[in-house]
Amino acid sequence: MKKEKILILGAGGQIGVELTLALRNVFGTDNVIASDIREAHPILKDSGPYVMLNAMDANAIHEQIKKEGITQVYLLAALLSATGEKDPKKAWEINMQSLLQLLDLGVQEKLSKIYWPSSIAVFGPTTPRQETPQATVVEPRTVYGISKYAGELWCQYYHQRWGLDVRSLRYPGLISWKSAPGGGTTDYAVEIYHEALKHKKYTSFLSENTYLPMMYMDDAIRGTIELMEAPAEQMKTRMAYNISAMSFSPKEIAASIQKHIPDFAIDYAPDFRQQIADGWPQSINDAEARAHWHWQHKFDLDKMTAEMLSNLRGAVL
Ligand code: AKB
Repeated sequence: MKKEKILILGAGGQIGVELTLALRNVFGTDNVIASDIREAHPILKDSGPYVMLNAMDANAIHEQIKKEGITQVYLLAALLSATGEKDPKKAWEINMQSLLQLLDLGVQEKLSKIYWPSSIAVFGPTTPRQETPQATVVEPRTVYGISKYAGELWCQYYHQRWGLDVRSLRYPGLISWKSAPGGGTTDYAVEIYHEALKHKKYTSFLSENTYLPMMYMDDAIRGTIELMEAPAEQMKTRMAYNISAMSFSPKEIAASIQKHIPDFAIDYAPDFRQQIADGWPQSINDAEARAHWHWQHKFDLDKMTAEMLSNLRGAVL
């Protein structure tokens, strides 16, 4: 087991639940303290150390870091794209303040590493939409995207100015069965599996040919840990890395589900999230991540559909 003591802020969210479990396998259960503003997620209950912590409460986080001898922090708490548009100022405050105060704590307490997720939302309508490169035109139009891009720049700044080892990935839409997403534009790609099993029909809030970059959670978790474990000299950018696995539309995911549930039906009622999706890339070029720290995805659409349906069938829906 590696000698690190890890604190996860926002462990009750879609990424946090699975990342907590995976990090405990690598570093040992007692060395990974999960925290969230709420009571523990049912999957995390009784699974290891848990503390209620608000990611905005710098003093409480500082105390926890000192008390537990924390060496690494993963900050996963954030308001996502769709929720952020409903209250832009709140999204900016939560997404930026939680990061900036953690970066300061990282310098002050000499943390060995910090992880902070970015997103494909950093890109905007003026970005090339196909095979979007690592470094390109970036003009995000959502407050979530603006906060993620500003956050990337702050991470880079703290690295260059104080040598803080902050690492980050630009996640595409993440699809998982253990924990639900909340407030994202890509959430339809999770809801559709639940509805296919429960009602054999789904109304998509994105139109049928809206292509977005997506990834199965297993790949995202493995990629995150591989990024964090890679030697520092392999980090050739201190902005977040593009990572990619697949790209599909609502029509294509429906067709993939129909291979297992032939009478599954989909219809379309695009809402305000359509405009957000229309400003994002359709596919991502992640050549740098593959070359620098050997990122590789394992799941394509059909493999993910088979896993999602069989795992959700086995879980209590
Ligand atoms: C969202 O849809 O807001 C997120 C993301 C792509 O970062 N899933």
